Amino acid sequence: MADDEEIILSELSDDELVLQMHDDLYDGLKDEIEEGTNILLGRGWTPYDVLTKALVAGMKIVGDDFRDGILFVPEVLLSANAMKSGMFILKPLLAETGAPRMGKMVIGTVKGDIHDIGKNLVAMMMEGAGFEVVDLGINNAVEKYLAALDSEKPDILGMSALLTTTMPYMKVVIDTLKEKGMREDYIVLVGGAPLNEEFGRAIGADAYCRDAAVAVETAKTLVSRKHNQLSA
Ligand code: B1M
Repeated sequence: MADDEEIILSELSDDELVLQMHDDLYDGLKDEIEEGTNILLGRGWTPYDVLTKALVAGMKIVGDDFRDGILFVPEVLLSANAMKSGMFILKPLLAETGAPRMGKMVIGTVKGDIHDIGKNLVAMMMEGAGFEVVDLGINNAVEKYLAALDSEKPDILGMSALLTTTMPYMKVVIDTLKEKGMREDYIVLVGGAPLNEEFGRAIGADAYCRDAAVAVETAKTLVSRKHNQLSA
């Protein structure tokens, strides 16, 4: 297709549209991402497939080029905003699964870290799986987590970190829970691109979650194990 030829998203096949959405996400085109999201939903795609195949896969390309110095912060911010506009459309649909109430989670990105796309995705998927989610947003100091645990009384504390410089803060939070004798009251799940299982174990989390789907499965398993222990 010639460069100056206008692309009509609705005229593209599913595969072409998904590739075009990857390009539009890369270029930070919010309106096009909203339109593409709505078109795929209108064609009967599940919200989960739109999320993973069109949005998350597109963000992966942005992430790789950011890492390689091809894209810079202002461009990535535009991509992130475009991604969020698609997620905004999907959020109520993912939460609408009618799944039975599974438990409650407080989640937030740790102090010093403003990355929230992955954390938002986890929150959306958890809601879709029947969990009540209290989202503390970004840049959370330990006091903020403690206050939320106290007021919300969740089953799970979830923490997200995307920077190698902020991931150690998760240990600060877990150590504080231990000092206060509260650690065993909560299932602590951690996630974020630079983490791994070994790190999760080393800081004393119950589990490291590679992605949002793993977070949901891990949460379900650990919450039902906890409830079984309590009722035994
Ligand atoms: Co940032 N950034 N960034 N950034 N950024 C990274 C993380 C980086 C890896 C890019 C790179 O390759 N260089 C790099 C970190 C390097 C490192 O520490 N080793 C980096 C850097 C360096 C920075 C700045 C320092 C850049 C600068 O200013 N020079 C700066 C830091 C700001 C700060 O936080 N203090 C910065 C800023 C930004 C933007 C603001 C531009 C923007 C964030 C916008 C926003 O979030 N609202 C941004 C973005 C978008 C990225 C990348 C490109 C994409 C992150 C993302 O949204 N991925 C990222 C590159 C990368 O990760 N490859 C990068 C998509 C998302 C769906 O995946 O977040 O991994 P992810 O979440 C997954 C899983 O990790 C997991 O499930 C999610 C869904 O499947 N998960 C959890 C995440 N949290 C979980 C919590 C759980 C469970 C699972 O709890 C139970």
